[in-house]
This record gives sequence, structure tokens and C-alpha cells, in this order.
Amino acid sequence: MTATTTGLPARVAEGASGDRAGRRDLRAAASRVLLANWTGASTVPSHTLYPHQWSWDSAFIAVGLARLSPRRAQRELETLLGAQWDDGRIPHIVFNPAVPHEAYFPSPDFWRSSTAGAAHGAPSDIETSGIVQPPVHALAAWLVHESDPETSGRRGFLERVYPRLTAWHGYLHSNRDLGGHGLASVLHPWEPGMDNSPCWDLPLERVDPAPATTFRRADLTHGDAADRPTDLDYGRYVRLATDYRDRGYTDAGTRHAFVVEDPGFNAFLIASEHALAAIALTLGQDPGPHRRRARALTTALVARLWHAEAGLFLCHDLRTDTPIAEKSVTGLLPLLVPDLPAPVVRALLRTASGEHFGLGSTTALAPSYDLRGHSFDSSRYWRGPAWFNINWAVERGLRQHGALTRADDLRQTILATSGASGFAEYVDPRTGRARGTTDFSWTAAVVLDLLARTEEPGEGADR
Ligand code: 2M8
Repeated sequence: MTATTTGLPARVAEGASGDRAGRRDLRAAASRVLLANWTGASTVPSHTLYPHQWSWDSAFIAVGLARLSPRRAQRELETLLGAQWDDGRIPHIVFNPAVPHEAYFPSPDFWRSSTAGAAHGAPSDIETSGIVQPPVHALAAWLVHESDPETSGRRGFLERVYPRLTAWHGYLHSNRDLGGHGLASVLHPWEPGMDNSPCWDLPLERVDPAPATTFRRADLTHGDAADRPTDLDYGRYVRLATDYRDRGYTDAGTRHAFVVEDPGFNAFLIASEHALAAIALTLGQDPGPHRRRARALTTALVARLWHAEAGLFLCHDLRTDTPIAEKSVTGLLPLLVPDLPAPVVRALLRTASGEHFGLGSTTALAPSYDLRGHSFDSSRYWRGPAWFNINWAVERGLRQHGALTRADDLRQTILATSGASGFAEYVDPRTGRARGTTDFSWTAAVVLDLLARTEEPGEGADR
């Protein structure tokens, strides 16, 4: 694909110039998506495919909602935090009891959190899953506060969420440092959020799939089978979740078939630890512990997961103690980390625009997986398509490290592609063509945030 003078792939730039009535219309359309997906206390990612509250979705959603209604954004995060377990974990799904079990698999009767998770203080009156998702929440809480400090201060938002967010990070730092190297690890491909990434293919090979006759997928009722994970993948997801549940959702002292250190997950943790430091400071508390943790995590991230010859961070399989030799966009997410060594930043910027991700040349948005990888598929779930929440994070990372023109280009492309795709769940990274479901909440949310930021002065200083 040829690039335009702005660096945007031509097909996408054409889409942008056809933008119906400009930014106001885009804002109105994105707002309609979030308003329609609001259920009274939180927002569903999509009424059809994901009819409950998802953890990291809610964090991105809150960042966008803050531009519409700071109160609602606060409520979104506080509803999620209301389902936190006593051990500090924030579950990846909070189930809406009004939604029938058949609407989503695995449903509450699979996870059985209130009984199976009782030893770890799962709530007795709310059903949740027992696994987690990337810790975007403290970053989101800080951005929600920053978007309207007055409302936040008046309502005591930070005072209420700070202890809970600190407990959440405490859970990740202690219970989830399963490698003992100072990084949080994930125990299921659903935890890093990039469920079907080729990074998980090898570690999953060791997992005995649950027979397809033992569960009934709900996702294929609403999603195209060619875009979704296969039955074999699902069988393995089910096996891992069943084993974790049957061990009472215990992390340490038990053998996990799947246990991986993921750079994106840890990058969000570091960005969120910095956000906790900012929150502590605002509340007149000591930011020191958060800063020290962020520094220690950054050191561990670079020491453990940086691979100079690959030009990006790689996942690390703790079962075999080997790096996973797949280039995934998760390996670019450490751009979110402020204090990376300069050569690492330079290499990441080269990799982002090089042949594997093609940002600004062959792709409209950063693909989820290596364009030249053996498993690249432009349609299938996390095996190539571009996601808007991830590109929002890449945009922040580029801006933070001074790549302002590239950040501006990416921002423009996100705005052009999101509206044109009907706020798709994900898109073909080269053409911007919609895949998955539409009217997707985090897609609309990041649009609202980026539109608002475009109007703010001093963007280059954005943290
Ligand atoms: C997808 O994951 C869920 C399981 O958590 C699924 O496929 O059913 C992923 O894209 C995940 O990152 C996302 O949070 C979730 C809801 O949008 O959907």
C-alpha cells in the first residue's frame, strides 16, 4: 500500500477525508455507542458478544466516559472495584445477574467464584470469573481524575479507589510473581487480554483440551467462526480455567500448566504504578513506594524480556524457562514505560515502523501480531488484526518518547478508522476493514479520549 504525505496509508486517508461531518459527528457517534452500552452501573463491551462487565475494557471505557460524564466514569471503575476479591485480585468478568447464562460462555455456573473462590475472599453476593486482565485501572483512575479534578476531588474519588488499586497491585506483585523475578505472570491466555495470540500456541500445546462436547460456546452465535478462536483453542482455555477453579483459584504452591511473563501486561502495571504515585501525591501520601516498585519492575522487564536481536520485548514461558519467539504487539507496549534505556526506545520505534508492524507505511494501525509471522492472519482474533485500545496505548507510548509526528499520524488514523468501521472490535490492520463485532465500547472510548486530547494544549508533555 502506498503512503500519503502524512504517512497514512492511502486507503485509510481516503476514509478520513470522507469522514461524515467531522469531529463533532465522530464524537456524537462515539458517545452514542457508550450511552447505548451503559447498563446502569457499568458498560458492556458489546451487548451481543460480551454482555457483562470486563475488567480492562472498563478501564479503557472509563478513560473515554470521563470525556462525557466524569461521574459515570468514576462509577464504571467503582462498580468493577466493588467485585474485587479480598486477596486484591480484580476479576476479569463481573457478571450481570440479569443476563441469562446462555448469553456468554463461560458463565457464572462455570466459574462458581462465590464458592470456589471463597478461600481468597471472592464476594459472596456478586458472581465473577477468577482470572484477571491487564492492570490498566490505576492509569485509568488517574486519567479520569485528571480530566476533571474538581468533580473528582469533590466526590472523594481518589480517596476511595486508591486503597483498592494498591491492593490490586499488591496481589500482582506478590501472588503473581510466580517466576520470582519481580514480574507479574499470567496463568491463562485470557489474562493478558490477547486471547488467541500466536504467543500462546507453544505453551498451549502442553494443555490437554477439554472435549468440545463438554461445553457450549456462545461466541459463535454472534461472531464469525473465521474471526474467532478454534474449538481446539477453546478446549484448552476451558481446561486451564477448570483446573485453576478446581484448585480454588490458588496461585502459589500449585503447578500451573500455563504460566507466562507478558511484556504488555507488565508495561500496563508499570504505567499504573506511576499513576499510583501521582494519586498518592495528590492525596498527600508518600509516592515513594510506588516509584520504587515502578523502577524495580522496569529493571526486571528489561533484564528478563528485552531481546535486542528481535528489536522488541518477548513473552517468557516460565514452564520451560524460554523466551517465546513470536513478535506480538505486546512486545511494543513497554513504550508506555517512561524510564526505558534510550537504545531500547530507539529499537522499539524502529520495530514499530519496520517490516513486522509497518506502522505508518504498510499498516494503518499497529497489527496485533507480526505481519511476516508464520501465523499472521488479518482477520483472526489477536493473530493479526489491529485493536483500538492497543493502538491508543501505542500512541501514548510514541508521544511519551517524543515521536510526536508518528503519534499524531497514529491518532489521526485511529480517529479515521474507528468511525468508518462502525466502532469495530478490531480491524484489518492494512485496510482498516471492520472485523469482529461493531459498536464496541473501548473503540468508542479511546476515540472520545483522543478527540479531547487533540484539543488540549501541550500534548508533547503528555505522560
Ligand atoms: C475478548 O476476550 C473474551 C474472554 O475474556 C472472549 O473472547 O470471550 C478479548 O478480546 C479480551 O481482551 C476482551 O477484554 C474481551 C471483552 O472485550 O473479549
